[in-house]
Amino acid sequence: MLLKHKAAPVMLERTKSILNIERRLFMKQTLSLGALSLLTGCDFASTTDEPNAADRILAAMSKWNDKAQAALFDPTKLAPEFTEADIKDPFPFNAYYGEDEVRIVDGATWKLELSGMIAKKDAWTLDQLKALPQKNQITRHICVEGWSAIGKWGGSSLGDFLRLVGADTTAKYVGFKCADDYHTSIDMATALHPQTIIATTFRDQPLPPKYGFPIKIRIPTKLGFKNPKHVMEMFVTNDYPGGYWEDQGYNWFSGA
Ligand SMILES: Nc1nc2c(c(=O)[nH]1)N[C@H]1C(S)=C(S)[C@@H](COP(=O)(O)O)O[C@H]1N2
Ligand SMILES: [Mo]
Repeated sequence: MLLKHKAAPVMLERTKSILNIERRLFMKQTLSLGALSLLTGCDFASTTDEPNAADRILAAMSKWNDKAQAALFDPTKLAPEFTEADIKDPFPFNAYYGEDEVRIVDGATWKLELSGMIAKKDAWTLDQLKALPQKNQITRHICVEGWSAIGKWGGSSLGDFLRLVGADTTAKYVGFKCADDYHTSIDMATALHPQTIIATTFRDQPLPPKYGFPIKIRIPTKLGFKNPKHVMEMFVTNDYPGGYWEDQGYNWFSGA
């Protein structure tokens, strides 16, 4: 259930922003607000009177959108790439806390844990990950909070990594658990997308703590919140894993 704990005005704000995201992501194929009100009998301008009804409708819309978006997702279509001159400097920091609380992970002892539907579950050190074939991308990161910025990330292909460790690539989800208790999950098609990488560098330097040291999963076909930083564990599953923002009502697929 969406946002039950939120006070009414906050709820309305969130409802508006969720509807905006839904609209933007679903490329105008969703119903207009007016049509939705007619269909559902729910007046979105006064959802504060009936927050639970609005919650239910939004949750249903969001689930329906997940399916539609997954069906529309083209596993070979690439996100636009840019040039060095386009990189935003300084690149914005964002997390569910402030920059003074950035988690400091010890790269020397850190290992990426693997679990779920993966044959070879041995944990991976940072050096092992860096020894895999590396590639760079200059892509746009889009945050639901209303900003976007072009950055440069380098690392190894997540799809190649999943195949290497014997992940069941017919499974539905790849989930990520982070050092700061953040978590998120993506559809397998996006995990196997050629631009989805296990990023260990930002602008050709080791990933700085604020951008997710030791690794960030960089997914240019998805919104910023689906790009987990400080990843500690990766798992493959058929059970819907949700995520930090997803569990609070953000559309799960959130990609194109
Ligand atoms: N571990 C972790 N990953 C996270 C977040 C977070 O709070 N914790 N925030 C997400 C959000 S909402 C955004 S916009 C991006 C911000 O990444 P940046 O600091 O590199 O700009 O990280 C995403 N990944
Ligand atoms: Mo974000």
